[in-house]
Amino acid sequence: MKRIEFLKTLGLGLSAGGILSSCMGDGDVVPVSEIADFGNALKIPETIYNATSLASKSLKDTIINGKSSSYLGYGPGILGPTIRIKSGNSLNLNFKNQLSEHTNIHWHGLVIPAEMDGHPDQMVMANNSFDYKFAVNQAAGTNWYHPHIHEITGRQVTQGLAGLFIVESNEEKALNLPTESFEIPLIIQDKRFNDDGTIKYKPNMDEKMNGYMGETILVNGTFSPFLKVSSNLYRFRVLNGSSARIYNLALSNAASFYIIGSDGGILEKPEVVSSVLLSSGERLDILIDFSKVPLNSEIFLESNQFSGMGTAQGTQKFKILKFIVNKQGESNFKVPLSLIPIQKLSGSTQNRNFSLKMKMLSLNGGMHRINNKVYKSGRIDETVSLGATETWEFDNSTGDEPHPMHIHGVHFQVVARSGGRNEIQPHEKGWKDTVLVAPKEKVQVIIKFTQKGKFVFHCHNLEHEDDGMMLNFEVK
Ligand SMILES: [Cu+2]
Repeated sequence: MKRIEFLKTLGLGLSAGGILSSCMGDGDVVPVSEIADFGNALKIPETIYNATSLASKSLKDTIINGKSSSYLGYGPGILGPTIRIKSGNSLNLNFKNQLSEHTNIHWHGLVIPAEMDGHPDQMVMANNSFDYKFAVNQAAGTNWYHPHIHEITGRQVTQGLAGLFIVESNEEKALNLPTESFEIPLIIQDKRFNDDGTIKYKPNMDEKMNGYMGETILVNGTFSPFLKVSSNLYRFRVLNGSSARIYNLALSNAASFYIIGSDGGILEKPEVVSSVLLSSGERLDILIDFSKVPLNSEIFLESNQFSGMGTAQGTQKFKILKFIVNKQGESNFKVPLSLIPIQKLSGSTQNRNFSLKMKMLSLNGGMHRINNKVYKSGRIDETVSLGATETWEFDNSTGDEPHPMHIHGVHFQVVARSGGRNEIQPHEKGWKDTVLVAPKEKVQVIIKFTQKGKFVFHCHNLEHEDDGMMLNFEVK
């Protein structure tokens, strides 16, 4: 039975503008506002090598309509600095929680000991601090950090707590990829604003089901941004830092671009695409070549329409960022023919299956479930042997909502997808930690567990996650 029919059966679909509206299909989602003039210079977060301190705080920033308002961030403005570290080095970071509530930091994409991972149990209470200390021993790639407290992750991330965490390596450096002013982070998020310029986060029942979406797209916390570029090759580190919205990223001149990396590192070779779906929590490392573009042209990074992702997303094409190509080329970066070899994982010794299903009768939370279970802090749902290689299948074959599934403490490889798109996507040909499982799809990933302890895996639609679509696994 489709969700809408089920709701009608339950007698829940009768209130105008309530649950029914978001279940009726395409066109009922908060549309992205198209009044933007793209007149604000894209903010670039400060880069800090081997950061030693970070604080979560409430602060003032001016994001929309010139109004200075309160947001959350790791300072000085909304969001946080880009932390960079070379693989092989250790992070030794004192984190101060200057919020009036508890929070923590999950290092999304870092394969680090469980006690440093930012499990929802590992809370840093208001006005307390915690030392995150861990060695970074993994491939070069684009990771990020954000709070991970059960039931309030969506609110804290939406209010501004997120930042990039970039791992570098010698192998990557040898590729001579665009760097310095030719390497740009793009944290894409959708927000809803109150009249006073503050961010509104109050998901109602249907928004808890679909995910909370905003009418305003920000990039690096910048409303309606532009970026001046020269006619060169550029590298963009793209993060979908939104709560729920999926983007179908493309260029307005329909030009191809090159995917060179995803969540867990660099691909084996550049994948040439003209669009790519990016769900919440996923990252992309892409090269865009502006060298053939006439001077003074304007090109938009946009999200094209798409289908097959449930009722909530894809109905609209909208602009995200304006590139203004205003200078002759001034560098010699080239797209490498090959990148970094990836060892294919094999030797899986156990299969686990996780069904992603709704349970509509749980009206006080816990509608989104994994194997019919809602997250419980003290319960270990799966036990895995340290060093084991396993195949996990996420089964959304009866679902009508997309679920980007994220596993902590590991990187994995996508080995199969059936029932929907039926193929491994270009950006899924490398190491991943978050994979989009669309309605009707089953997706299999192969994982090697190298870190001991208790971790979570969950849907990275933050409303689904906060609703309890998350389980614990222990590696021992
Ligand atoms: Cu989900």
